[in-house]
Amino acid sequence: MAMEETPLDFVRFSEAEMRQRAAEFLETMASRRSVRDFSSDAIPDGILEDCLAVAGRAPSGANQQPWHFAVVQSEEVKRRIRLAAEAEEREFYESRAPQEWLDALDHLGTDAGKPFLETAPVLIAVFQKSKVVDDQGREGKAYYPKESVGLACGFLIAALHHAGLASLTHTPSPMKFLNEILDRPASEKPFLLLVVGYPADGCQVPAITKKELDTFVSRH
Ligand code: IYR
Repeated sequence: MAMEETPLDFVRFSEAEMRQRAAEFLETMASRRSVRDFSSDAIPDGILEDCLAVAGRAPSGANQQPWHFAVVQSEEVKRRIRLAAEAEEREFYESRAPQEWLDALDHLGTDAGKPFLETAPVLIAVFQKSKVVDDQGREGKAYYPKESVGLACGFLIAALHHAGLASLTHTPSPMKFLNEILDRPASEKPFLLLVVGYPADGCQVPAITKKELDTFVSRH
């Protein structure tokens, strides 16, 4: 099918506006932290949908959008996910993880207990599709699915934070149990379990720092 074109809707800001917008977004994102102690307060209607719609605007290989977001709010389903995740995590902490990995996690204070999987009001299980269906209903291979889903998750995490919600990128490994509990096909691979809500009152986070710009940027 030949390419069809449409005019680009692009707003060019003044230099002063650009500086302000860039600095404001940095300030917003610089305050994002992964949270492991959640309040059970519900999220107001509509917020999650807008944030998920932001995720759906991420660029993707051949614009195939090879992702699926399963939004979990049912207490029963959250409980099943918690039990399955904790079983995997116990294996991880007690035998699967090499000492080097445990040492690298030490400063985060994590362990096999994942009460936030029940306390938080929302879990979003993100799946990476290996097969996609095009506009004509034809099934084909997804290109760069991992990169694409990673980009969509980045958009989602930024949107949630910008909207005033806390999140945790949780990856119990392996996450195959999510296919079964959430009834997703084998062609979809669990990519990330995002825990979403508000921090609990008095929530504490590890005292970590982010690297300075000149340590991860080179100029040529
Ligand atoms: N999935 C385990 C271990 C873990 C691994 C990494 I990499 C982290 O950044 C944090 C934790 C857990 O959630 O406890």
